[in-house]
Amino acid sequence: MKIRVIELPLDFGASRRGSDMGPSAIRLAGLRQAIQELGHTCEEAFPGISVPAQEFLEVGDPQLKYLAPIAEACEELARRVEQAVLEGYFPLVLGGDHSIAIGTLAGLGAAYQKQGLRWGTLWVDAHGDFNTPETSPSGNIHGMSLAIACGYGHPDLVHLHGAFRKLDPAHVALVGVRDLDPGEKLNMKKAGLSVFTMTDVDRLGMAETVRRLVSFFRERVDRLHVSVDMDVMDPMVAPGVGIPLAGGFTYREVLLLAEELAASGLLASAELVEVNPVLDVRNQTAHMAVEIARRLLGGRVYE
Ligand SMILES: [Mn+2]
Repeated sequence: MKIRVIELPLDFGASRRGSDMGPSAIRLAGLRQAIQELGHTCEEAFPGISVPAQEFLEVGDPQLKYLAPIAEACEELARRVEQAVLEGYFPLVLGGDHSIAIGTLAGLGAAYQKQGLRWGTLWVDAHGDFNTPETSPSGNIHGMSLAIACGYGHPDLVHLHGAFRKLDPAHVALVGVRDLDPGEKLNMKKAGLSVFTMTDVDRLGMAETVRRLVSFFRERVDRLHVSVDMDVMDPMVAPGVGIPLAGGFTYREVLLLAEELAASGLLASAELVEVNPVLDVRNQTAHMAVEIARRLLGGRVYE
């Protein structure tokens, strides 16, 4: 495969600083080498998308903090992601906080609309990221990105990179969810998302969960995108994330998920977000992100 790594070092969609250093930490943890050892070509865009530091920006609307600079950076990301898909690349997007998914999903939506393909997204996250400005307790945009892609939220973000709904909520599944805001939960039910909570994963086991996820997408879409928020992991194994939340995936569970998604043959893009080196221990969360990427791209232990 031809992989194009696209970085967006943006951290002002979240209230904890530091995920802007995520792409650098993931590079340091050996991403390029891991991709090349699998026999793929790895292309990294240089210079990357430049983002002003949070200290020099105005917060703006407290229910949509840093709306303008997030929209601007996400527009550029959308353009690059769309171009990568149209040129036949597998885009691998590195964040940054999860607000960058607004750009990734807009770019994918635009590309697949041009190609006439149905596509879906697997949201691997402790949270739903399905708030609107009305329901968000914090006003942080990283908690709104999936809702925006599905057409709910501020028009500047919903209509980013084209005034159409980027992602059909009927083609979205979430897995690993264990913390939802009350209004967000109502938004999700209204949109009709398919949700596998952490409790569902406990009941079914990861092997059965991923079997169901793969058949869900196989019945509905031609292409699959996976967006991995590292806070889906248990903080015992991945301390370097913006919002650590107990009761997350084990390392083995996430690798099984990643391998099975790769084996499905549907996967055409991926995104890794919320690695926060300021909070990490010996860069272990970034190393984990690299291993997840390796398995998503076809890496196996014994074949
Ligand atoms: Mn998230």
